Amino acid sequence: MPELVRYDVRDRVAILTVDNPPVNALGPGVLEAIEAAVARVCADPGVDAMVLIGAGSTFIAGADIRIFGTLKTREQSLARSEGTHARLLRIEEATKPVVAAIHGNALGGGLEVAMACHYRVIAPDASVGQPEVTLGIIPGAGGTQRLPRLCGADLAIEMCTGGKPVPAARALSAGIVDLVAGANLLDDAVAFARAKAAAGETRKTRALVEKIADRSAGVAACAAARTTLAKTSRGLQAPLKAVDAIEAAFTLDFAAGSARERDLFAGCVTSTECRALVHMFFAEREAAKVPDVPKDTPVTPIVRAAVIGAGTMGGGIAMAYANVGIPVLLKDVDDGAVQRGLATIRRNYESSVAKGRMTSEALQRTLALITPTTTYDGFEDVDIVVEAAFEDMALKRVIFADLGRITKASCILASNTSSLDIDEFARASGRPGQVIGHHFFSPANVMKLLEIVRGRETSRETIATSLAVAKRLGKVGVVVGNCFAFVANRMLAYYMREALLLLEEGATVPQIDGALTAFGMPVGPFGMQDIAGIDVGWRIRQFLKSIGKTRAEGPQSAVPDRLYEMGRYGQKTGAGWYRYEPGSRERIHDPLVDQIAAEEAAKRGVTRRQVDDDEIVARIMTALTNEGARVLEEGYATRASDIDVVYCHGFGYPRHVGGPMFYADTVGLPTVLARIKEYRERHGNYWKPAGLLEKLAAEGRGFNG
Ligand code: 3H9
Repeated sequence: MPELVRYDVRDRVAILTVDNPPVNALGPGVLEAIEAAVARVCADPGVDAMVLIGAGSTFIAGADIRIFGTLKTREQSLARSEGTHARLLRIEEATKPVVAAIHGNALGGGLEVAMACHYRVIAPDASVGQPEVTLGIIPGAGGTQRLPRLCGADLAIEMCTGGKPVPAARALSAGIVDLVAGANLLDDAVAFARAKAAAGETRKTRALVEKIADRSAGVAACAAARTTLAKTSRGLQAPLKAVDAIEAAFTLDFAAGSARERDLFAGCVTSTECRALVHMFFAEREAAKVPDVPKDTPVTPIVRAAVIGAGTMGGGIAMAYANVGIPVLLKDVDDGAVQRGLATIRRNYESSVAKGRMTSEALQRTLALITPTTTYDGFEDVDIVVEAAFEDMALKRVIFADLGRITKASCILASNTSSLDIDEFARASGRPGQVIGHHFFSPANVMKLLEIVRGRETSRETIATSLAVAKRLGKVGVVVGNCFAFVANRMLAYYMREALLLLEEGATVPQIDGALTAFGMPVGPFGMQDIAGIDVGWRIRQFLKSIGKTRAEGPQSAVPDRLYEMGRYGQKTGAGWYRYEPGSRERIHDPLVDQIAAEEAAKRGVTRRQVDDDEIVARIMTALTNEGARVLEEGYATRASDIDVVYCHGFGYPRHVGGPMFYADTVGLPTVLARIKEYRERHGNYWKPAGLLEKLAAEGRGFNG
């Protein structure tokens, strides 16, 4: 067994190297080994000071997240947190200077360990953070007490409620670290430690008072944070608990504040919010693992790219490439189309500049990476082409035949199709091994999901390269099978179907949207359609009709077609599912839509009634889960958690609920199944339980084990 903490001595300074790959998480024995090494230094007459550093790519990235699943009760959590607090106190009590040398990231428990050290030296490109809220918890090893003592209330609140890491320079100016190192972190940290030993200085963070001296200002900052979070936290509990804990740093002494933190931590770690967010953390990383694509599968380096189609999707995809510094050719049929696309891209970047999210120089640099073209010149040099032309199979066959001829043999040929059969145009390319779906979500430069659709003959190298491309573009790539509408839109169709049927039964548009936003969706189904365009949905339905398909099985509501026929396309026409005043995006309930829904309900013989919010959420979520179960049993998703990742990142499903499949597990599959049976009785045979759902419910299992 390799040592968890190595002990070396250089010129009377001990170097304690935490070596627990891949990210030096505080797994079993790590903190114990650090404590033991610190004690050894204190007892070693040949050593005057010590530097704590991480092996590999980072300092300590926090507690081992897998441990949280083992903390089933409040008592277990309290005991664990008490043990950690005590160890950190003993490290802080060291009689010789302890200097943390931070490279990569010091996150969560990693930063808490660093703050228990007497001083911190950081590499210029490293960062520090308390990301616990992203896992549904608060810092549980003294972070809420030591951090305000170093940097004051405002930044401590920002870090502990937002979870975003802070870069080295800001950490220095805020007082979290003591020195930003030059080219050699370890050398600088050793020199720093030696100087402190020579001066006979050790500084305990918990004894600092200056930044917490103004108690009423600290309490006021916490009150202000609560007000903001009430509007922004979308039902999350952990950020509010983090504020409660930070407040204790201003109202109680260190020991009592720490006890308060432990108590709040214990409440969080056993919550469903924590279980769901931890599930999503691992789900996002599991999604990158495809069983028949080994880790060492060769990946094609992507140096240059091309996009075909300069419309909304093509433009967004070109931006996604340019944003990470990859030069991209943007092709459309004529100069007018390309220039229109380019103008939209420029407008988007200008709006980022206006909002302060981008500098003018970055705009020029990024825009210069996008080269408009109306020909295939230059395509022979690109490593990947993403086709984002119209959804027309004949057109795609021609494009892929051209690409097969023109591009180099190693070039990946991707399509952004959202509904066509990949295999069909893959054959036309003559190189089906390199053809794959890269289904982006609108706006493609913003939305995190990349649905990677493998065709029958797609090669492992093409899949591995696609996953690497997703990561490079800052997306979450999920590999799915080539079924109709793939996974995200196939499930969305059932979500929408149920919303429309509930509307006909008597719920209103604002009621349905309100029930789903209260559940945690960023926007309800109707608000979402008003943004995307009711005309877009109509065009898709026309296309599906032309190939003899419908989006979802079951009754098809005619209400969206009625709105389309009235020219109500959504926000862009001032009316859709809602009414909008000129220049405003405020959604105003329009009783005319209720009237249309009532008329269509009458035509289908549906009796109108009062529908309550619980039924809205239960029906829509049940429809989603049942279709997810079918996707899974048909083998179009590798694992249930991939579906959770797809829905969270494609449509903003609340991560703190854990995705539709995880949510079903928390509801209990027997309950989900009973609901489907009840809906079948009440609404008709189109409610059919997926075989997998019946099987798992009978076995007392969940989708996630
Ligand atoms: C905490 O500290 C609570 C405390 O207050 C005290 C409690 C008493 N644990 O992301 P990557 C694995 S809460 C276990 O692909 P990157 C990850 O699953 C914690 N495993 O790499 C993956 O495994 P695999 C607060 C972890 O370079 C591999 O490492 N800390 C942990 O893109 C590589 O990960 C956090 O929330 C962990 N803590 O990004 C930090 N971290 O290869 C969470 C990673 O088998 N971690 N793994 O799929 C991160 O943000 C990123 O992993 C990091 C590296 C930025 C470090």
